[in-house]
Amino acid sequence: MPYYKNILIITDNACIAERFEKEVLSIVKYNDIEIRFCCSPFSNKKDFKNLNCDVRVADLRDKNTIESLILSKDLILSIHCKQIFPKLLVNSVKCINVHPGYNPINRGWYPQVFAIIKDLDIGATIHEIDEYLDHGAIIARAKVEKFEYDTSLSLYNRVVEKELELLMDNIDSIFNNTYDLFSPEEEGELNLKKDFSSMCELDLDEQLSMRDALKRLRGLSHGDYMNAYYIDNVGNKIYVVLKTIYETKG
Ligand code: 0FX
Repeated sequence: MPYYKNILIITDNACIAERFEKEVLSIVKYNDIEIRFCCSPFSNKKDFKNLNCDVRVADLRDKNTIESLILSKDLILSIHCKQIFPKLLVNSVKCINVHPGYNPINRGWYPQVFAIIKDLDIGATIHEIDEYLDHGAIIARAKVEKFEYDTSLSLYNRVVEKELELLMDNIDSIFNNTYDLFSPEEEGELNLKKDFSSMCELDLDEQLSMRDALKRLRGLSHGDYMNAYYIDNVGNKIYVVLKTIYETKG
């Protein structure tokens, strides 16, 4: 008999939600639990069409939604959910977050970007949610390797694999409430969306080493996303994407 019976998965990342459903939920053996999926109002429900279940929208700014979740759910698992969990919710229902960073070193927005630019360790964390961002007691965490050729995209892909691995290893203890907890060693490093945005504008007169310039560009290069840019002499933006190619010596 699992400890939790009414579980909500709240996510804004369709790719990870699909992999969670296929690779992680498929190893859960219980029949007597109800697992529902929700996304936030900022997501497009159609992005979740490949999930086997219906995905509803839950707006965590709405008081009625919060009251209804408190009454109907006993566990909420956040997997890349872009909404802030209100204090009332986290104090009333067990809420657990899967974070694409190694807490407390990479709390907040786009952890791998800051890990490359500021030369920080990186990994994935599953933690209980408290009222502060990516802050609660830790259930499981693991580091991933970071290489000098990594861009945001290659490092992010490695982190996502680690998140799914941690979920597979811990899903039983999470659903059964049998996991051990430990506190983060310190408050750590918290980066917000505005910190990311402010790094995207490149100042052509900034003096820095080539190593640091490359770190900045690698950290801001993520596939087709247009992140880093500078302004030309007529005021137009010129976007910069760095591509690295790794060749072994000899
Ligand atoms: O779902 P997610 O991978 O995760 C993000 C935050 O990184 C995470 O800290 C937070 N807990 C979660 C709720 O939201 O976000 P995404 O799919 O929007 O972006 C994935 C990566 O893509 C991101 O780490 C960096 C890159 N990216 C994304 C956007 C939208 C960019 O480089 N530029 C962008 O404009």
